[in-house]
Amino acid sequence: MDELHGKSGIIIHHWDTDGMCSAALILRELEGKTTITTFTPTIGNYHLNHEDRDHIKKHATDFIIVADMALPGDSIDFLKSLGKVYIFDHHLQDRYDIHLHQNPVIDGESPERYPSASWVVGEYLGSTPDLLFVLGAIGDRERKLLDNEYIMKTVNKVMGTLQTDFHTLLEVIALLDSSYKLGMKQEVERTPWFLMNVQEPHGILNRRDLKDNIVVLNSAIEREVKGGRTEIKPGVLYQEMDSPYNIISTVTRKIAWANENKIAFVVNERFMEGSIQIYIRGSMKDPRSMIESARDRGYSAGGKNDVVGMVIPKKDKKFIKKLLEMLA
Ligand SMILES: [Mn+2]
Repeated sequence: MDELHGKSGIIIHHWDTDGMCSAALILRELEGKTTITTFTPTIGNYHLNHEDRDHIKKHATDFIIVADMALPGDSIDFLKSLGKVYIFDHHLQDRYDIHLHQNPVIDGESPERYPSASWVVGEYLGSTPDLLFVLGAIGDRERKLLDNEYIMKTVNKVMGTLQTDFHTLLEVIALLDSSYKLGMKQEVERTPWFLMNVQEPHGILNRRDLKDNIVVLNSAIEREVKGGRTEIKPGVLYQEMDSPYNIISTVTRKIAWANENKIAFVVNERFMEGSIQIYIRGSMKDPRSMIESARDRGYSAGGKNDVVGMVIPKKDKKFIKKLLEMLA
């Protein structure tokens, strides 16, 4: 990206380990040669809201690099109005007419071959696979990465050089992901600057502040898992959380695992201003129709066979009732 030397711009990155590692790899390439800042959108939002846009407008004088985030078309149009746009990603998304859209998955490459944005960025920059490549991939795929023979060949090589193992790297990821789970947006934005100089896992494992985050998160999760829920209809456990933390997916998983034949339906109104997070886990008849009906209303929703996650506006709280009905 030599054309950016002497220019100034912003990296917009996802708040999770992969997003922060991808941004760190880009910083390694551009720091000192450009004037650059890092930014993550309002945590929980997969688009750019007014606040985000105001901030980006101030910092994006020449270029904007988006890493590990599939932003919608109107957000991309906004970015294009400010400067040259670069995207590095591995999510399925529309192809945009921008300066560079580096996403091998939409070019038909297998997602197995590009398990993370860190892999896409690293390869594009011609970097030798290292800790940051690997952390991004393990962060996104967790233990499922172990079944990916092609990528594991490289992961094993890197782990051998670093004298570390998969289990330890999962711990590193829990530490890195603790910042967004606690809603610490500024810490998320600072982390790529820290990671760009980290070569080995202990650089991260030794961070006292991150270890303290884990203690806070674990006790908050435990409190919620113990917390009151009602069997709102046969086979459906309903729980309203009141947590300032982004822990709903973990809480829902724990409730579902402890109640195998039931569906866990969890809502949290407190993490995102103006919005309600919803997570549903268990064997559902038709999860896809729930996702579709949320999307039809313009809400962000996703999931698989046994998990549904979405964010709905507080003013449409009655949609929760509809979802419960759809669970038949
Ligand atoms: Mn990713």
